[in-house]
Amino acid sequence: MSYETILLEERGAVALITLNRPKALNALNKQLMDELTDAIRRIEANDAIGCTVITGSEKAFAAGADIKEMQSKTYADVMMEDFITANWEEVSRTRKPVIAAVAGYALGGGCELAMMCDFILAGDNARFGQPEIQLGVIPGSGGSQRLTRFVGKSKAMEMCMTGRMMDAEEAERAGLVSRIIPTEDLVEEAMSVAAKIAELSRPALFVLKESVNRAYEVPMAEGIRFERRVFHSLFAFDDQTEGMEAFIEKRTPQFKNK
Ligand code: DAK
Repeated sequence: MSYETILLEERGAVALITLNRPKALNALNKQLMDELTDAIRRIEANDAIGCTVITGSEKAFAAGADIKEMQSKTYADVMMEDFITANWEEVSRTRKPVIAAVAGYALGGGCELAMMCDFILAGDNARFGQPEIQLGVIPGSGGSQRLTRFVGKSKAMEMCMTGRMMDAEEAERAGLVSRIIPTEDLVEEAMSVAAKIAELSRPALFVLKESVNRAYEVPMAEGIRFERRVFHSLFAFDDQTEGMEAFIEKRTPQFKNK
């Protein structure tokens, strides 16, 4: 599949996906989500890639699902074509780490897409919001659930009930983003973080990701039991021996993902 609404670039062991519908502020239409899904699957199948960065432009990560595409749909349409759901979940399914590098607007589905990534690095001009209520609908791709887990009920309820946007500093205070970076340096910094992650043991990263995500899904005691089991399982990999030997020998580990 060739892409028209995203750019996919490989830099060493890192894939950079740039959402690229500048005239519509990267509004997420079917074509873009199909292309993004295809790109994520290609990256997942490509052994040379260890980490992905998803970004937009300096003005918009993504201003939401494409309202012009959605506007005329009926209930029967959205239900029968499994509207959006069919091609929206891939980012939350991939086992490889994904970083969202968010500058400008991340609204509605754009905010939801960023929250599906493993963590969010925000440009200092980033603005997050779930404005769907202003369109007579509600978040449809996990926003009411993920935002509430990130920032708590009161702030999530206020954001979703009013459609108010949160700036980068508020998002960092609230725990929505891991840190703020000057917008002009955002992508390079995200790529450099991703390059470091891509050098690490992939099996360890896979189970790490599963383990942290489990914290959102199961009670604490269950999550800790899960973590213990997958922690033990990593001792079946050569990477564990290599990582610990390298520390003792004061050298950089050479992980083989085995
Ligand atoms: N859809 C389509 N076009 C959009 C758009 C969007 N979400 N956002 C912006 N655009 C287009 C504008 O129409 C305009 O196009 P032209 O008029 O030039 O043709 C162009 O991008 C530039 O936008 P503005 O002229 O409005 O630019 P401003 O700088 O003045 O304002 C803004 C920027 C981001 C504040 C404003 O564009 C805005 O409020 N945009 C809409 C934000 C919004 O409401 N987003 C939520 C969309 S609803 C689901 C999963 C997900 C969803 C639903 C279901 N399932 C799994 C079932 C998600 C729903 C949503 O995201």
